[in-house]
Amino acid sequence: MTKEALKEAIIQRLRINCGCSPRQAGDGDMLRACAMVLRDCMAERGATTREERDRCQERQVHYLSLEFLMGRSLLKNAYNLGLLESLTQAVEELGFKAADLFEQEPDAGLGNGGLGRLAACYLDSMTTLNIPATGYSICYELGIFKQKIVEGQQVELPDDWLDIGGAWLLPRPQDAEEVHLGGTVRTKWDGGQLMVVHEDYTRVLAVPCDMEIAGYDTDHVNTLRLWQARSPKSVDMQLFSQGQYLQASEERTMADAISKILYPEDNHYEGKSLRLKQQYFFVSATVQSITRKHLEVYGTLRNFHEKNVIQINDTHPALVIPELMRIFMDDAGMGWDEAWNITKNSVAYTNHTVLAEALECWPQTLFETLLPRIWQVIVEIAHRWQRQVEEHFHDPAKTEKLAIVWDGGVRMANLCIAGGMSVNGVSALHSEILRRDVFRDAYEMCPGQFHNVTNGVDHRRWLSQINPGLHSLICDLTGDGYLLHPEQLQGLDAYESDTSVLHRLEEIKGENKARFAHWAKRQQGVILNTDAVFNVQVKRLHEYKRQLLNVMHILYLYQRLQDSPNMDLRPQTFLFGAKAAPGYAVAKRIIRLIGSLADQINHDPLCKDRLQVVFLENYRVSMAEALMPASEVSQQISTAGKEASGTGNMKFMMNGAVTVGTLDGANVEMHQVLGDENIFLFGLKAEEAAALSRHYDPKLLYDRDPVLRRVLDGIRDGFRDGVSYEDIYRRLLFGDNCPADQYLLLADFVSYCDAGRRMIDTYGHRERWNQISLHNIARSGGFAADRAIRDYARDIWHVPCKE
Ligand code: DL6
Repeated sequence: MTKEALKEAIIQRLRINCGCSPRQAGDGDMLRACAMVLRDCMAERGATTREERDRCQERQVHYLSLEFLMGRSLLKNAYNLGLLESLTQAVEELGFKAADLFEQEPDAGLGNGGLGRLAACYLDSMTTLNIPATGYSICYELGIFKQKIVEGQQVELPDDWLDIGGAWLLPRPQDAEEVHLGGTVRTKWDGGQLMVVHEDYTRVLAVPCDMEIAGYDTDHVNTLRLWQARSPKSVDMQLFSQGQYLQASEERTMADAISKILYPEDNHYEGKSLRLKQQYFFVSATVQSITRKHLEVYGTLRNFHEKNVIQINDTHPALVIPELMRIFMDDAGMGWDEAWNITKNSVAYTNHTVLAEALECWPQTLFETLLPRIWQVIVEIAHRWQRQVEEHFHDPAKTEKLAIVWDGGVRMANLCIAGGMSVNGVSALHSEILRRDVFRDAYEMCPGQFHNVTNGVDHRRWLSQINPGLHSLICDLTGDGYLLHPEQLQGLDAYESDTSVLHRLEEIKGENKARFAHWAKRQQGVILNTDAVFNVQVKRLHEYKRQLLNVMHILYLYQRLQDSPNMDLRPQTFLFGAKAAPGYAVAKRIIRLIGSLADQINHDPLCKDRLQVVFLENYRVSMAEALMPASEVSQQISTAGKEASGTGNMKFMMNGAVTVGTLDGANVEMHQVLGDENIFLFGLKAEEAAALSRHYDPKLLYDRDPVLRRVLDGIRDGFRDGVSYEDIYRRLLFGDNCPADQYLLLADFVSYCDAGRRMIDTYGHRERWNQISLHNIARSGGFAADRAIRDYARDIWHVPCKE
């Protein structure tokens, strides 16, 4: 499409859909019009892709995830479609400042963090690699909340992304599916056959809204299908006329609630019930849609597993297993064994966490009332699985551990292991922990089912698109082949002694820092010291991610400065960004603590131009895009064994930031390619951390180490704003309905401070630092999503993909 054709199409969309001319249009109108033009362009290609797929009867991937953290789409789609330059010109010629306009696009925040962003990166790669694939999720009306910090504390505001973001969606009411909740189940004889009858259920309509996904350098287009929940019933006019307005639309309100909001809190009963409704709604609509399409093409479901693979992103979509069984048996009339064989060979499960509190275990009673037919199927799966386990181990303890239904709870991970063909972890260490520990017995029973696929990120978005300076340096040195073959980044290693290249790298970082400082000033009114090292920790706030350890180290530096005001201290700006789950009180307290510390340090003249602490409000994909290219130090400091992989670590690495980290998640593999000299490791290793946890007494460390003690006392006493953090101090030393310092901050403190010292000393040797930065970029190709998707395609999905 030429610039002129784009202009023409945009003007038309403005007139037809927004009722305005370019001169009358506001930013929102312009964004909607641009989105629609690109959407139409992708829809056309999508139709061809689907025709081709059905004609060739290719095996398809269905990627099910309750979260797709897409972020912004305009730049990305324009980039992938090869239209970025012409779109920019078209927009400018229509009287808009393109860069400012692109900044106005709201993030599609249909996810919480790593798991959802990973799904988004994988869609890009699957499409770029020409894999016939569809993503499925819920079209949440409200995405991840917007975070505001009010008087130091997190406040959550609704994220109404659809107003503009909806322009990317193509509603397809003709493809709606009906989902049944509640009711009762009975059997009846029909023509000599025993039939299952599900009745008195509540009907919910699932209406797909499709978001087309363009790949890079390909005409292939895939789809992200987002389900919207609607009641098929209209308002009850009789109740309405009797003045019972709320009751008149009760059922509609209930149905609407299902797709209203991304993951409600799951620690209270009503919340849990709504979450399970979301999961089943999503799964049932998706499975019905997949099987219906399959029947249209093949006329039978008997070859379903040969033509489809369903990848489930953690256990949230685990109900695909009983739902497939239900459809194969109740609708297609198959017997159990045939249905099971097809189901088992269609579903693959990715585990994303080893944290016990995150492993889903639903109350059986909820299944009985909400999903009575699914519950029957699960009970049968559980019985058969239990027999298999008993025959294998003859050990009641293992029977209990591997049970799907136990003690009134339904364990979704065990259901996935029993009902799927593959289980994979998301980094080498994580997969090893699954095999050795979390799923040890299952691994012993079926070792061939276990795989590792280390995560990867969309390097076209997270490097080329967000860091044009670095992209053009890479192209100058090694060409643009890395865009499709990220392993070619390795070619940069050859320039490790080229001072002009190293100098240019430093300049690019400086420019990116200045750009980010400008952005932060505009967004938050904060003035960043660009002469200081940008030392960054951005991710969800969780105790295991140890933002608190970072705080302890900063406080330690501050206390040293107070002792020796004239000490030589290289300036550092510590940047934090993190959302806490609304119901996670400790996480919210840690955010407040960061704010109090920032207030103290930023107001102390002693720290001027030396130490700065900034909490960046409302961390999100688009903020990460501005921040990663400007970051110099990446904090990846989780307790070893707890972070499944991490993906932020990879994005920082690609942008030349140097990691201070533990040997956790994918940091282990980063260390393998970087060597000791290009990463600052510290702390206990996973097995050491696990061993220490068995007899850990943080109070001993506190009593023994005066430096550590002073830091913790400092937290307890609080700062100039007068807020006390004795609760955090006590949690670390004595616990609070949890073991004291369960994430081993005190145990790793000395080693962490030492890594900080080594890092900052090295930073002073500019050439050496730039070399390290270059090596990080050069060796990041293995952490591209393209590599990960090739692994899935080869080891799990058995589908061909572009070389
Ligand atoms: O695999 C994506 C991402 C990992 O990089 C993180 O290490 C991990 O914490 C995250 N896991 C979750 C767990 N949610 N659930 N279930 O988000 O996955």
